[in-house]
Amino acid sequence: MAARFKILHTADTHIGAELPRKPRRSGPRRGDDFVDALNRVLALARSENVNLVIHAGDLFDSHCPSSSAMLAAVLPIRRLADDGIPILIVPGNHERCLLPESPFLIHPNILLVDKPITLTIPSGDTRVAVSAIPCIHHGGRESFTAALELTGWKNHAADVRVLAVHQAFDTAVCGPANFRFPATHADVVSRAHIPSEFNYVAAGHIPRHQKLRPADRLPPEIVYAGSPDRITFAEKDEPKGCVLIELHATGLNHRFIEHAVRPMSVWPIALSGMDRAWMLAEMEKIVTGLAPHAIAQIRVGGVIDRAQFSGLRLRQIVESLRPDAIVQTSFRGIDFADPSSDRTIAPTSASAFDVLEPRPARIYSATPTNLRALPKSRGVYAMYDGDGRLLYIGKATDLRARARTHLGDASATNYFSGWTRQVARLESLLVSEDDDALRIEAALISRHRPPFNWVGT
Ligand SMILES: [Mn+2]
Repeated sequence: MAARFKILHTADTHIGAELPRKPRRSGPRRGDDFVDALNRVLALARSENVNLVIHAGDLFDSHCPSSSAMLAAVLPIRRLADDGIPILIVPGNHERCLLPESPFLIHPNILLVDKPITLTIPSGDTRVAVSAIPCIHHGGRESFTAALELTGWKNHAADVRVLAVHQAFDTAVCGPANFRFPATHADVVSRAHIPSEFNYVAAGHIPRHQKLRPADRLPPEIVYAGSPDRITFAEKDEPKGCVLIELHATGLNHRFIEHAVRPMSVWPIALSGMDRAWMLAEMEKIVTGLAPHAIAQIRVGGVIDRAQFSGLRLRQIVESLRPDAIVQTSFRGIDFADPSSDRTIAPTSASAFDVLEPRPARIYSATPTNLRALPKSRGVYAMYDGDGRLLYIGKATDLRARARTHLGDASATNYFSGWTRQVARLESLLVSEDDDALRIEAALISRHRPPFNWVGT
């Protein structure tokens, strides 16, 4: 049965990111991907012949977009508006809560939300009311209810109510380690502040598509459309797309419509004890094995001899091997050995704990399929790949639970899932005090520089 009313919900397109005003360096950049993602979402709005598009904020990456970013975003939006599909755009925090002015955005079918508003759209005998609030950058928890009141939603009789906002709500999840926005933070809006009269909250701000369950099951679901492309490596395993909301006689339903985006992956190289030829061979192996048009980050770590690695032209090597891919290399995990010190460069294939004085009395070894071999106690742990290279050092109050978090099913969408697939072996030692765990963890990280102890860089 045909829907009575359709809304396409998108957000966080970040047009202008990696679209340089003056390209200072050659090589591929991601900016055009983000423009392409916006265009694909708008093409879906057209093919679905929706009654309304809601962009829930951060259309632009900046409050002052370059002219190329402005044109890239505004022309397709304008064409959609010309074709009779209205679009409502909520300003996000990247736009400093106010959309930039452009003569191209002055159009009867383009509604830039510059203050809390409600509009009613008749659809047959159903009245759809859409309320919207510009992003409240700071203090959202305190001021949200007053801003919602200012939309005047109570003065608009409606059968279906939609609210468009660009805010973090409590329990929303994002980022490398599944950060969960706490209800106590001053910028986080409580789900309980959404009146139960609303049927759908079209939210922006969190790059990961997700639905938040109502606080007490009365208010509507809060839905983040998510960014339509992976902007950072923190999103590398996230599906991307937009949300199609349909009003049927039986009520409102919505579904996420995924579209393909470029594959993203993160690769560790632990260099301790290895030479230049080995590193180049390893790099080449990774780069030639990438999926077509992949976006990859090679994360190099370890303690190395500076002379071995001076004058490497890695970017040229990578670009000549794979001109279709975008490969970043992060050297944050590298430390150079001081030749005058007695600090030796050794492969860590034996045990990361070998360098400790005194040597630990007992080391617990486990594999990803045998995590029960780890005690449910406080300790420090090390993770290695199949070649015995150290990937990561951590501490935990419950070693087994932590290993499950890193390696278990729960990590399918989190940052760790990419490289933890390479974990072949874990080791741990027990400590009785948290202070000891902290001290030993810090000493081992500074000694070995494991490549994945530099997350989010
Ligand atoms: Mn935002």
